[in-house]
Amino acid sequence: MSQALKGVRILDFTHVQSGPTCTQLLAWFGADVIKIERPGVGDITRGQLQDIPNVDSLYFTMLNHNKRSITLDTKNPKGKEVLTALIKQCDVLVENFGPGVLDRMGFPWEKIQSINPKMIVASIKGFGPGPYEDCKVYENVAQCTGGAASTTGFRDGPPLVTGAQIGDSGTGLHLALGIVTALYHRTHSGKGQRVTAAMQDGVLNLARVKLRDQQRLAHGPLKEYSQFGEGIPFGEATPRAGNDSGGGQPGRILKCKGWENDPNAYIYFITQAPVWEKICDVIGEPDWKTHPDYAKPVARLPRLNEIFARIEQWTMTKTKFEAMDILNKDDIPCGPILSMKELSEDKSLRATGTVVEVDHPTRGKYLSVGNPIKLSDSPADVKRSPLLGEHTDEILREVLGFSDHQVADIHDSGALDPPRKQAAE
Ligand code: CAO
Repeated sequence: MSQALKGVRILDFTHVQSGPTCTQLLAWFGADVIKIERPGVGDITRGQLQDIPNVDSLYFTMLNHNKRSITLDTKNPKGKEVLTALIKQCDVLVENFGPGVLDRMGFPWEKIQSINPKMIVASIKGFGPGPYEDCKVYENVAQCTGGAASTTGFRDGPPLVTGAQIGDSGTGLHLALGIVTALYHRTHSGKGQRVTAAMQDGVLNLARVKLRDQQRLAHGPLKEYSQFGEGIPFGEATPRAGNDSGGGQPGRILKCKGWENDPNAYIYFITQAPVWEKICDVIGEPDWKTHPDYAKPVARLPRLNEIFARIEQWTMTKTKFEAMDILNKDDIPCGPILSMKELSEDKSLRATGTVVEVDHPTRGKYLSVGNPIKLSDSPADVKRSPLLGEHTDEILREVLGFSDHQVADIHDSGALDPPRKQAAE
């Protein structure tokens, strides 16, 4: 078995979350990912949200597995020479700097292309071309500007951001697909190209069903939304819909046994039309199978609050796992609300490598999310994230073929190391 992207070399100029998610995926698939970091500083997340003093944070370690780290000051003339040499040796450059940073560094797309016409240059920015193209963007800004926040939360509350990092990790996934597509295109075109993914666009893509609803509004109320059954008129824009299902099969989050003390004693319950009769039997309302107010999906739409309240009476008599077992036997779609604690202890996720324990030289053992995408012939082994500059000399020798003497010269130039502290300090 071999790794699918073995032989692909990535120059990883990414930092924080969006870009690192992308290059971590490529590394899991077997690409040689060389992360360039500022001497002495590195990716800012190494020091953010630190749970153990002076140890790379979980934020960093969980986003930078299977990579090598080289420290390089790309504003230093010698550092620029090393960067140029690396561009010649790599297939893809990935970056998520603020707008214009790569140009200011002296490496605009045209220059990179002239150094290596086969190179693919992949970028994440907050926005695509337009009025906001120069703005710096973080996760929640993207959730707000991509339509997720205006459609998340409850109608009578403020817009809400979600815990899933759809702006950062979501856009990283989009970019990874763009890179692999450009690599495939290069196999017959022989040329590199630019790949860009804007966080606003990535979030909007993930919120696609809400743009669907925006257009449906022109033709009448959104009947599967709770607000329809409550008789509350719709406004001009897709409203927030609480926990209503985003699809054609109505669903809600319902309380289960123990909800008074356990914030996650809930289940998501979907009243899928083909199993409606089974639902009626399970909850003890066999008459609803034939009653004109409940038998057909369209008749149920104005009564969803009443129907889910009745189903909840039943779910409250069961734990979320008991309910799941009973409902699954009848193919009724449902899902317990699982906490991070429960997920971290889940045996099947450990068995598939979706949750992995990783050992780190300064941190010790920690849990991470492994590769969620499984290839039958190309397993992804999760290897710990690199220490800052751990592979600097190795990369200069192995990838660039520099001699010991050349490596020593580059160290002397100050391009690889933080400025030396004054003796008085
Ligand atoms: N050597 C020398 N300088 C380096 C360097 C290196 N190895 N690596 C980075 N730098 C310098 C850059 O040249 C740049 O300097 P200038 O501003 O003088 O040109 C600076 O470090 C990095 O700038 P930045 O704008 O990327 O970083 P920031 O911390 O100010 O902003 C962020 C962070 C994330 C807001 C911004 O990078 C951004 O908007 N990125 C695009 C959108 C994105 O990915 N956001 C998601 C981040 S995760 O939530």
